[in-house]
Amino acid sequence: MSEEPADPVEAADPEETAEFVETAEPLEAAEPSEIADFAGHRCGVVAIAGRPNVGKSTLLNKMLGAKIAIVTPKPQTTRDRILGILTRPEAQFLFQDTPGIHQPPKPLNRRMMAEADAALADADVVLVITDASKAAYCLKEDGLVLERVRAAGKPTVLAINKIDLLDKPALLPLMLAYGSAGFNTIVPISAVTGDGLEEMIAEVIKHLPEGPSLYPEDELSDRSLRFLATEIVREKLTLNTRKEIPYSTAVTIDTFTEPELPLAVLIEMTIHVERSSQKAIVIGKGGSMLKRIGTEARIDLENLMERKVMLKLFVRVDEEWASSDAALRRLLDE
Ligand SMILES: Nc1nc2c(ncn2[C@@H]2O[C@H](COP(=O)(O)OP(=O)(O)OP(=O)(O)O)[C@@H](O)[C@H]2O)c(=O)[nH]1
Ligand SMILES: [Mg+2]
Repeated sequence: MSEEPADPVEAADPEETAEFVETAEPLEAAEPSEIADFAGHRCGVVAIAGRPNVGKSTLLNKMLGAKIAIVTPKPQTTRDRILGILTRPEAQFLFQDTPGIHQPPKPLNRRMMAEADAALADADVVLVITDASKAAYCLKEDGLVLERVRAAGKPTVLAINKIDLLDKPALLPLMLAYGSAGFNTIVPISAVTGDGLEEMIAEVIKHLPEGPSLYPEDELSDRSLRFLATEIVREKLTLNTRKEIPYSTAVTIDTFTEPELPLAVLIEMTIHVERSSQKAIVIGKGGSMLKRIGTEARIDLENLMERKVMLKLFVRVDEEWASSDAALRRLLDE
């Protein structure tokens, strides 16, 4: 194992202040008398499940009108469960984004599948997503999804996503095929254009239990800013690198300090890779790749936090971390 920090992406004024953590807290349980006031109101957990890359995180962001989950064109982007909270007058939807369901070759993948299964077990309803542009030859792969969803025994709505990429006549045969695969409620949608989302939400709400909202109406996620910051760096890494790099990297926070305005928030993060050859790729010629990743991440973080951010990135080799249960716990369980 070697440890050799790369040059910081940007110089930062190392002002030391209290750590800033923001997490949505569920509201206190309501008294039975208060619940009566919510008669007709619904609230429940909707697990978004499906193969990798079908558009689960894109759909979550579109429904919330905010980017709380990272999106890339590569499969296996989402690694952890992320709760997205949609509050409407008639219901509060607790959408749980999950890692794509796939065959797990490594401990990291097994961990991702455990996250997906736990989300199914906790759900009131499962929203299964499939990719219309690939569905024809992926029906078999969706079998794995179906198997796990069936095992969870929850009400299910199927959304056939990416219909913006499909010729209209191709849709009906697809819906028939999924119908005979065991899905009773099927809604065609596009997470990019927003087509069909209201129809899909109308189907989902039917399965939510009656009850008051569990989160304040202005909360969008249960995840901390620290978590979102590491995810944003992972997104930029994935978008800028090829081949195995995205699957071999984890991002952790070293420092997260929020001084008084107008000083910038200081965030220092480490990108863990599995081999020194990968470290060279992530740093790039003369630090160019790390600088690009850092600049793109900083812009997103500044938009998210609505203030200046100083971002320093370091790269470290943690040999075969994705294959080691101990390293996974150390790096990914905050
Ligand atoms: N054209 C089109 N592209 C979409 C749509 N929804 C998602 N995508 C694209 O599909 C790719 C994967 O999207 P993600 O949201 O990351 O998929 P995911 O299911 O969360 O993937 P994992 O986290 O890897 O399981 C991205 O390039 C998206 O832009 C859609 O409705 N139409
Ligand atoms: Mg995702």
